[in-house]
Amino acid sequence: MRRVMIIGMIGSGKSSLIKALTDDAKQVTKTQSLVYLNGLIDTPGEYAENPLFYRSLMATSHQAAAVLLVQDATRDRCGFPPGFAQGFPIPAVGAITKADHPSANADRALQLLRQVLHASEIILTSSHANIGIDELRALLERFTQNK
Ligand SMILES: Nc1nc2c(ncn2[C@@H]2O[C@H](COP(=O)(O)OP(=O)(O)OP(=O)(O)O)[C@@H](O)[C@H]2O)c(=O)[nH]1
Ligand SMILES: [Mg+2]
Repeated sequence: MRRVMIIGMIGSGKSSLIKALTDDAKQVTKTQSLVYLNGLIDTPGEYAENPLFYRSLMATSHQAAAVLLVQDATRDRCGFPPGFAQGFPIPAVGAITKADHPSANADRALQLLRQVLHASEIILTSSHANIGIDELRALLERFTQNK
């Protein structure tokens, strides 16, 4: 099965995004380990924040058709090191999360994520307000379906 692996800082909204994308009814709780669900691979934020886990992310990426890098719109830093997206043997795309949040800054988030993703597609989303979810699902289906 062709999957998309979702990577981002702790609490950036990865699992909430997966819940919105898949209409999953379960409540979102802290992700403790890799979770495989409906063609997506959820990862704990610790894996993105601690370079000791990068090897594990790279190994897992071999089971995926693409990686989705998540940037929290309320955060003023990116957290991914330069060149992070190029380290994967598969395409990388991006999602900005929490667009609905009172302290969200979409332009800042886009700038931060652009530094890592360059020309790749980046979609502005909110799992809570259902912004950009259909668009993101369609983008990811390009990787999970056909080919
Ligand atoms: N306002 C708002 N809050 C959100 C949104 N998505 C997630 N959150 C909140 O952000 C917090 C973290 O969400 P998670 O989906 O658990 O984040 P995560 O990236 O999976 O976190 P880890 O599993 O710890 O890596 C929760 O309190 C969510 O309610 C959103 O679209 N809008
Ligand atoms: Mg999670």
